[in-house]
Amino acid sequence: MNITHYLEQEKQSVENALNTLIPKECEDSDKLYEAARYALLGGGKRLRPILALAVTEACGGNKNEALYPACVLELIHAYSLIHDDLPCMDDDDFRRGKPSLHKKYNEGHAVLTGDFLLTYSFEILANAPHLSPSCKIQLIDTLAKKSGGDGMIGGQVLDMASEGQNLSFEALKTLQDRKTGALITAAVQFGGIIANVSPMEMEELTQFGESLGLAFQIIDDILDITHSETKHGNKTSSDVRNHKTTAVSILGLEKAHLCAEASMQQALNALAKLKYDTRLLRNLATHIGSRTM
Ligand code: GRG
Repeated sequence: MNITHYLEQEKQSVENALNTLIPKECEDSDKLYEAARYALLGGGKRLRPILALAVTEACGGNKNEALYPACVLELIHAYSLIHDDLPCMDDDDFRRGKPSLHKKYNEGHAVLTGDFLLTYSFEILANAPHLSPSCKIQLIDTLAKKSGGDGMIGGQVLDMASEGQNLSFEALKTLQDRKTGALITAAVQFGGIIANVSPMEMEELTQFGESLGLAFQIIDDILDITHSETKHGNKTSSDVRNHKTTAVSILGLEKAHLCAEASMQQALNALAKLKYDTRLLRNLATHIGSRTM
Protein backbone atom coordinates (compact mmCIF):
# COMPACT_ATOMS: atom_id res chain seq x y z
CA MET A 1 0.00 0.00 0.00
CA ASN A 2 1.11 3.54 -0.75
CA ILE A 3 2.59 5.02 2.46
CA THR A 4 0.71 8.33 2.22
CA HIS A 5 -2.58 6.46 1.88
CA TYR A 6 -1.62 4.14 4.75
CA LEU A 7 -0.75 7.10 7.01
CA GLU A 8 -4.04 8.88 6.23
CA GLN A 9 -6.05 5.74 6.92
CA GLU A 10 -4.31 4.96 10.22
CA LYS A 11 -4.41 8.60 11.29
CA GLN A 12 -8.16 8.64 10.76
CA SER A 13 -8.69 5.55 12.87
CA VAL A 14 -6.55 7.09 15.66
CA GLU A 15 -8.50 10.39 15.43
CA ASN A 16 -11.81 8.50 15.70
CA ALA A 17 -10.64 6.55 18.72
CA LEU A 18 -9.26 9.68 20.44
CA ASN A 19 -12.57 11.37 19.82
CA THR A 20 -14.35 8.50 21.59
CA LEU A 21 -11.87 8.36 24.46
CA ILE A 22 -12.31 12.05 25.34
CA PRO A 23 -16.04 12.73 25.02
CA LYS A 24 -17.35 16.25 24.38
CA GLU A 25 -19.33 16.33 27.57
CA CYS A 26 -18.60 14.97 30.99
CA GLU A 27 -20.66 15.69 34.07
CA ASP A 28 -18.87 18.27 36.29
CA SER A 29 -15.67 18.20 34.19
CA ASP A 30 -16.72 19.89 30.96
CA LYS A 31 -13.86 22.40 31.05
CA LEU A 32 -11.25 19.69 31.62
CA TYR A 33 -12.54 17.60 28.72
CA GLU A 34 -12.79 20.68 26.51
CA ALA A 35 -9.15 21.56 27.22
CA ALA A 36 -8.05 17.94 26.71
CA ARG A 37 -9.82 17.86 23.34
CA TYR A 38 -8.22 21.20 22.40
CA ALA A 39 -4.75 19.76 23.06
CA LEU A 40 -5.39 16.35 21.60
CA LEU A 41 -7.61 16.69 18.55
CA GLY A 42 -7.13 18.46 15.24
CA GLY A 43 -3.37 18.42 14.81
CA GLY A 44 -0.28 16.31 15.04
CA LYS A 45 1.08 13.61 12.81
CA ARG A 46 0.08 10.75 15.17
CA LEU A 47 3.42 9.06 14.51
CA ARG A 48 3.65 7.21 17.81
CA PRO A 49 0.22 5.51 17.62
CA ILE A 50 0.70 4.74 13.92
CA LEU A 51 4.06 3.16 14.73
CA ALA A 52 2.48 0.98 17.44
CA LEU A 53 -0.27 -0.14 15.03
CA ALA A 54 2.22 -0.83 12.24
CA VAL A 55 4.49 -2.94 14.49
CA THR A 56 1.47 -4.88 15.78
CA GLU A 57 0.37 -5.61 12.22
CA ALA A 58 3.87 -6.48 10.97
CA CYS A 59 4.43 -8.93 13.84
CA GLY A 60 1.12 -10.70 13.29
CA GLY A 61 -0.90 -9.08 16.10
CA ASN A 62 -4.46 -7.78 16.04
CA LYS A 63 -4.63 -4.09 15.17
CA ASN A 64 -8.06 -3.66 16.78
CA GLU A 65 -6.59 -4.77 20.10
CA ALA A 66 -3.79 -2.25 19.66
CA LEU A 67 -5.96 0.79 18.95
CA TYR A 68 -6.59 2.07 22.49
CA PRO A 69 -3.03 1.35 23.70
CA ALA A 70 -1.76 3.17 20.59
CA CYS A 71 -3.95 6.18 21.45
CA VAL A 72 -2.51 6.24 24.95
CA LEU A 73 0.89 7.08 23.42
CA GLU A 74 -0.71 10.15 21.89
CA LEU A 75 -2.23 11.16 25.24
CA ILE A 76 1.19 10.95 26.88
CA HIS A 77 2.76 12.85 23.99
CA ALA A 78 0.06 15.57 24.25
CA TYR A 79 0.59 15.87 28.01
CA SER A 80 4.34 16.26 27.53
CA LEU A 81 3.83 19.00 24.93
CA ILE A 82 1.35 20.88 27.16
CA HIS A 83 3.78 20.88 30.08
CA ASP A 84 6.79 21.56 27.85
CA ASP A 85 5.10 24.72 26.47
CA LEU A 86 4.54 26.21 29.95
CA PRO A 87 6.45 29.38 30.90
CA CYS A 88 8.38 27.41 33.55
CA MET A 89 9.71 25.12 30.80
CA ASP A 90 10.15 26.06 27.13
CA ASP A 91 7.64 28.92 27.25
CA ASP A 92 6.12 28.44 23.81
CA ASP A 93 2.98 30.40 22.91
CA PHE A 94 2.06 28.28 19.91
CA ARG A 95 1.70 24.57 19.32
CA ARG A 96 0.53 22.92 16.10
CA GLY A 97 -0.34 26.33 14.65
CA LYS A 98 -2.67 27.33 17.52
CA PRO A 99 -2.13 29.07 20.86
CA SER A 100 -0.62 26.60 23.31
CA LEU A 101 -2.95 25.35 26.02
CA HIS A 102 -1.88 27.76 28.76
CA LYS A 103 -2.44 30.66 26.34
CA LYS A 104 -5.91 29.45 25.32
CA TYR A 105 -6.95 28.62 28.91
CA ASN A 106 -4.50 29.41 31.72
CA GLU A 107 -1.45 27.87 33.35
CA GLY A 108 -3.40 26.06 36.06
CA HIS A 109 -5.64 24.46 33.47
CA ALA A 110 -2.63 23.50 31.38
CA VAL A 111 -0.95 21.74 34.33
CA LEU A 112 -4.16 19.91 35.23
CA THR A 113 -5.02 18.94 31.65
CA GLY A 114 -1.53 17.43 31.28
CA ASP A 115 -1.96 15.61 34.60
CA PHE A 116 -5.35 14.31 33.47
CA LEU A 117 -4.02 12.96 30.16
CA LEU A 118 -1.17 11.23 31.99
CA THR A 119 -3.40 9.64 34.63
CA TYR A 120 -6.16 8.72 32.19
CA SER A 121 -3.61 6.90 30.01
CA PHE A 122 -3.07 4.27 32.68
CA GLU A 123 -6.83 3.92 33.23
CA ILE A 124 -7.30 3.26 29.51
CA LEU A 125 -4.58 0.61 29.52
CA ALA A 126 -5.95 -1.10 32.61
CA ASN A 127 -9.38 -1.31 30.97
CA ALA A 128 -8.34 -1.92 27.36
CA PRO A 129 -10.76 -4.34 25.69
CA HIS A 130 -9.66 -7.80 24.43
CA LEU A 131 -6.19 -7.75 26.06
CA SER A 132 -5.10 -10.33 28.63
CA PRO A 133 -4.17 -9.16 32.15
CA SER A 134 -0.54 -10.11 31.48
CA CYS A 135 -0.45 -8.05 28.29
CA LYS A 136 -1.97 -5.03 30.09
CA ILE A 137 0.61 -5.28 32.89
CA GLN A 138 3.44 -5.34 30.33
CA LEU A 139 2.00 -2.29 28.57
CA ILE A 140 1.55 -0.40 31.83
CA ASP A 141 5.07 -1.30 32.97
CA THR A 142 6.58 -0.27 29.63
CA LEU A 143 4.72 3.03 29.53
CA ALA A 144 5.56 3.89 33.14
CA LYS A 145 9.26 3.21 32.54
CA LYS A 146 9.52 4.95 29.18
CA SER A 147 7.61 8.06 30.22
CA GLY A 148 9.05 8.20 33.74
CA GLY A 149 12.32 9.01 35.51
CA ASP A 150 14.49 6.80 33.31
CA GLY A 151 12.59 7.93 30.22
CA MET A 152 10.83 11.08 29.07
CA ILE A 153 10.60 12.92 32.40
CA GLY A 154 14.23 12.10 33.22
CA GLY A 155 15.19 13.41 29.77
CA GLN A 156 13.30 16.63 30.36
CA VAL A 157 15.12 17.11 33.67
CA LEU A 158 18.47 16.64 31.88
CA ASP A 159 17.26 19.09 29.25
CA MET A 160 16.45 21.75 31.85
CA ALA A 161 19.82 21.22 33.55
CA SER A 162 21.62 21.56 30.24
CA GLU A 163 20.33 25.01 29.33
CA GLY A 164 23.22 27.35 28.60
CA GLN A 165 25.72 24.45 28.96
CA ASN A 166 27.97 23.06 26.26
CA LEU A 167 27.04 19.39 26.05
CA SER A 168 29.11 16.72 24.33
CA PHE A 169 27.33 14.81 21.56
CA GLU A 170 27.30 11.70 23.80
CA ALA A 171 25.60 13.62 26.63
CA LEU A 172 23.12 15.08 24.15
CA LYS A 173 22.33 11.59 22.82
CA THR A 174 21.61 10.35 26.37
CA LEU A 175 19.29 13.32 26.92
CA GLN A 176 17.49 12.87 23.62
CA ASP A 177 17.23 9.07 23.95
CA ARG A 178 15.21 9.68 27.08
CA LYS A 179 13.32 12.85 26.25
CA THR A 180 12.09 11.89 22.78
CA GLY A 181 13.41 8.42 21.98
CA ALA A 182 11.88 6.64 24.96
CA LEU A 183 8.26 7.23 23.90
CA ILE A 184 9.05 6.22 20.32
CA THR A 185 10.67 3.04 21.63
CA ALA A 186 7.59 2.47 23.83
CA ALA A 187 5.41 2.73 20.70
CA VAL A 188 7.45 0.01 18.99
CA GLN A 189 7.48 -2.16 22.13
CA PHE A 190 3.70 -1.76 22.50
CA GLY A 191 3.32 -3.38 19.07
CA GLY A 192 5.66 -6.22 20.08
CA ILE A 193 3.83 -6.81 23.37
CA ILE A 194 0.39 -6.92 21.72
CA ALA A 195 1.68 -9.23 18.98
CA ASN A 196 3.29 -11.38 21.71
CA VAL A 197 6.75 -11.51 20.08
CA SER A 198 9.63 -13.52 21.56
CA PRO A 199 12.21 -11.85 23.88
CA MET A 200 14.79 -11.97 21.05
CA GLU A 201 12.39 -10.26 18.64
CA MET A 202 11.61 -7.67 21.29
CA GLU A 203 15.35 -6.90 21.48
CA GLU A 204 15.47 -6.25 17.72
CA LEU A 205 12.32 -4.15 17.94
CA THR A 206 13.81 -2.15 20.80
CA GLN A 207 16.97 -1.52 18.76
CA PHE A 208 14.73 -0.41 15.88
CA GLY A 209 12.78 1.96 18.16
CA GLU A 210 15.88 3.45 19.79
CA SER A 211 17.67 4.11 16.50
CA LEU A 212 14.51 5.48 14.91
CA GLY A 213 13.96 7.72 17.96
CA LEU A 214 17.46 9.15 17.68
CA ALA A 215 17.09 9.76 13.94
CA PHE A 216 13.70 11.40 14.60
CA GLN A 217 15.16 13.78 17.18
CA ILE A 218 18.19 14.76 15.08
CA ILE A 219 15.83 15.46 12.17
CA ASP A 220 13.71 17.55 14.56
CA ASP A 221 16.84 19.55 15.48
CA ILE A 222 17.59 20.07 11.79
CA LEU A 223 14.00 21.14 11.01
CA ASP A 224 14.05 23.53 13.94
CA ILE A 225 16.75 25.47 12.07
CA THR A 226 15.75 24.91 8.45
CA HIS A 227 11.93 25.04 8.79
CA SER A 228 11.51 27.15 11.92
CA GLU A 229 8.71 29.27 10.50
CA THR A 230 6.60 26.26 9.38
CA LYS A 231 7.19 24.50 12.70
CA HIS A 232 6.86 27.34 15.18
CA GLY A 233 5.50 30.30 13.21
CA ASN A 234 8.73 32.08 14.16
CA LYS A 235 11.75 32.80 11.96
CA THR A 236 14.13 32.28 14.86
CA SER A 237 14.57 28.64 15.80
CA SER A 238 13.04 27.83 19.21
CA ASP A 239 16.22 25.92 20.14
CA VAL A 240 18.30 29.02 19.38
CA ARG A 241 15.87 31.20 21.37
CA ASN A 242 16.10 28.80 24.32
CA HIS A 243 19.91 28.47 24.09
CA LYS A 244 19.58 24.71 23.61
CA THR A 245 22.42 22.42 22.65
CA THR A 246 21.22 20.38 19.69
CA ALA A 247 22.75 17.95 17.20
CA VAL A 248 23.03 20.90 14.78
CA SER A 249 24.70 23.22 17.28
CA ILE A 250 27.32 20.53 18.07
CA LEU A 251 27.85 18.92 14.65
CA GLY A 252 26.66 21.52 12.14
CA LEU A 253 23.90 20.85 9.61
CA GLU A 254 25.83 18.58 7.27
CA LYS A 255 27.18 16.23 9.94
CA ALA A 256 23.83 16.22 11.72
CA HIS A 257 22.22 15.00 8.46
CA LEU A 258 24.83 12.23 8.19
CA CYS A 259 24.25 11.23 11.79
CA ALA A 260 20.47 11.03 11.26
CA GLU A 261 21.05 8.89 8.17
CA ALA A 262 23.40 6.56 10.07
CA SER A 263 20.89 6.16 12.88
CA MET A 264 18.11 5.46 10.37
CA GLN A 265 20.31 2.81 8.76
CA GLN A 266 20.80 1.16 12.16
CA ALA A 267 17.03 1.13 12.59
CA LEU A 268 16.58 -0.55 9.20
CA ASN A 269 19.33 -3.09 10.00
CA ALA A 270 17.51 -4.07 13.18
CA LEU A 271 14.28 -4.53 11.20
CA ALA A 272 16.06 -6.74 8.68
CA LYS A 273 16.86 -9.23 11.46
CA LEU A 274 13.17 -9.90 12.11
CA LYS A 275 11.53 -12.87 10.43
CA TYR A 276 8.36 -10.89 9.63
CA ASP A 277 7.44 -8.98 6.49
CA THR A 278 8.74 -5.57 7.57
CA ARG A 279 8.26 -3.68 4.30
CA LEU A 280 5.55 -1.50 5.83
CA LEU A 281 7.79 -0.63 8.79
CA ARG A 282 10.70 0.16 6.47
CA ASN A 283 8.46 2.48 4.47
CA LEU A 284 7.18 4.13 7.61
CA ALA A 285 10.69 4.62 9.01
CA THR A 286 11.94 6.02 5.72
CA HIS A 287 8.95 8.36 5.60
CA ILE A 288 9.78 9.58 9.12
CA GLY A 289 13.38 10.08 7.96
CA SER A 290 12.32 12.30 5.09
CA ARG A 291 9.77 14.39 7.00
CA THR A 292 9.81 18.14 6.61
CA MET A 293 7.57 19.11 9.54
C1 GRG B 1 7.27 18.13 30.17
C2 GRG B 1 7.27 15.79 31.13
C3 GRG B 1 7.62 16.70 30.05
C4 GRG B 1 8.25 16.21 28.99
C5 GRG B 1 8.54 16.99 27.80
C6 GRG B 1 8.84 15.31 24.61
C7 GRG B 1 9.06 16.48 25.48
C8 GRG B 1 9.38 16.20 26.89
C9 GRG B 1 8.94 17.74 25.05
C10 GRG B 1 8.64 18.08 23.67
C11 GRG B 1 9.56 19.13 23.21
C12 GRG B 1 9.98 18.87 21.83
C13 GRG B 1 9.43 19.78 20.81
C14 GRG B 1 10.83 17.87 21.54
C15 GRG B 1 11.30 17.60 20.19
C16 GRG B 1 10.86 16.30 19.61
C17 GRG B 1 9.41 16.22 19.60
C18 GRG B 1 8.82 15.43 20.68
C19 GRG B 1 8.72 16.82 18.64
C20 GRG B 1 7.26 16.82 18.52
O1 GRG B 1 6.80 15.56 18.10
P1 GRG B 1 6.02 15.39 16.72
O2 GRG B 1 6.83 15.92 15.59
O3 GRG B 1 4.79 16.38 16.96
O4 GRG B 1 5.57 13.98 16.61
P2 GRG B 1 3.27 16.29 16.45
O5 GRG B 1 2.75 17.69 16.63
O6 GRG B 1 3.27 15.84 15.02
O7 GRG B 1 2.59 15.32 17.35
